Amino acid sequence: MSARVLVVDDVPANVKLLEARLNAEYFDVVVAFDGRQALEVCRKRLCDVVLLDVMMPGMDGFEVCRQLKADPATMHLPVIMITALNSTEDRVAGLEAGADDFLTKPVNDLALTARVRSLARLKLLTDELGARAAGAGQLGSTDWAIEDDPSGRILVVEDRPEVRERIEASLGRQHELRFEENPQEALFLAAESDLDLILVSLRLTGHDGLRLCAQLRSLERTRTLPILAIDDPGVEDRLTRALDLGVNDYILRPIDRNELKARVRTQIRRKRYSDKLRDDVQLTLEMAISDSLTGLANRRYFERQLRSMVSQATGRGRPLSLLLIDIDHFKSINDRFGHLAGDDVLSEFASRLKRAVRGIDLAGRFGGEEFVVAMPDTDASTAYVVAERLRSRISDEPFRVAGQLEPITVTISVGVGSVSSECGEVNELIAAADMALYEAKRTGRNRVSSAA
Ligand code: GH3
Ligand code: MG
Ligand code: MG
Repeated sequence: MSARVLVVDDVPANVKLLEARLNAEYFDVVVAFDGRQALEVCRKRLCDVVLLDVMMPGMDGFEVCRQLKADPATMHLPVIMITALNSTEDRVAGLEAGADDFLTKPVNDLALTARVRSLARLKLLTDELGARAAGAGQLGSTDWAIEDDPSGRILVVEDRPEVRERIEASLGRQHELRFEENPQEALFLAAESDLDLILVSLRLTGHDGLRLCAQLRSLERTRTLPILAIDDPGVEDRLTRALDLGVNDYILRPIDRNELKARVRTQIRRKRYSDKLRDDVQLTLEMAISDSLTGLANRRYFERQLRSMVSQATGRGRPLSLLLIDIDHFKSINDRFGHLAGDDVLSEFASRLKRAVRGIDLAGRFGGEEFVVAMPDTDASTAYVVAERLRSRISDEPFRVAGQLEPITVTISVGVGSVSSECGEVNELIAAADMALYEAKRTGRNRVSSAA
């Protein structure tokens, strides 16, 4: 991941030091020596994460952060404030200014890498969501943005009462917390429930917190669950191992409440963004194969599936039948009740159709008011029975449609085609069913007709 980090500090030696360390971790670095320069770099979108010194002459770090967070062009840029050691007031002021995280001077290498990495990941996700929203024509809209300070479901694996109390005091009001002392139990809970974050103490009496982190990362259900480790100061190699195992971030005891709040917020936001991205991908996949009004397979997908169903059937010498269904006088339904009522009829028809066929049958919308069903392992006479049953379920029970007092009587005509020695190609099969459908229409509609 080659994120670009903006280092802002008025002391050139500090800038040099941070730059060297970030370079060693393969981050790209841009620098600014005062607030004005920093804002300019950010507005030109030349960086992904900002490391911001609090104490600077002229515009201080808080003011820079406030301005970044107030401008829609830069508000999603993660900001890490570099505060003086143990300055609680600075952290509170930083949170109020909208800072995403804190580091204290002198900056520790491990902390620097962990924080920058964690926020760079968040930035990449927000960029991707923003890009997709823009691609979908929602530029400038905020509906892809996640709430700034989301609340979440958090599992805390910690056995020290005083630490638990501190966590409760810091997060209890905003988040739904659950405490657990036993890592095995925690693993089970994490796999079973819908968590947003897990806090894991690396020093549990009689248990190995690191092992739990490794297990969380290897289970399918918990692989993407953010982990925030809690550890004591001075055990850097354990923390390094934790981060190598895929722990997202850490916090040291004694836990600073504001720091904890900020880290938890970052992890939960990142989880929300990546969940949203995953959902969007899922939706795109569904849209590619299904018709949005009825939820049935769309024509392209149906034809592709039908091709492989037909070649399987002919290859194994098994029967396969196809129903081609057309709603009778649908144009007059639209004309009499309106296009919206027509749409309702189509989707109600689709749900009756789904209920009338088996799980292995594939139902699709061929276009307009024309539908298809492919039925593997089904010969022509069985297909006729299925079609006849569907026909009567449609005509015998008029459709209730929103905005219409009187239910609407709907009928269908169905053509049945089957794979046979003369009819082994997809196109021939569709043509045969189409001929039969034409025959059903010609002989009076509301009927089923089989290909000769
Ligand atoms: P037939 O019994 O011969 O099939 O008569 P018909 O009126 O059903 O056939 P025709 O093909 O003349 O008309 C089909 C109508 O379906 C015309 C078109 O406006 C309408 N239609 C196509 N797609 C949709 C849709 O998504 N929603 C609605 N409401 N109407 C649609
Ligand atoms: Mg029709
Ligand atoms: Mg038609």
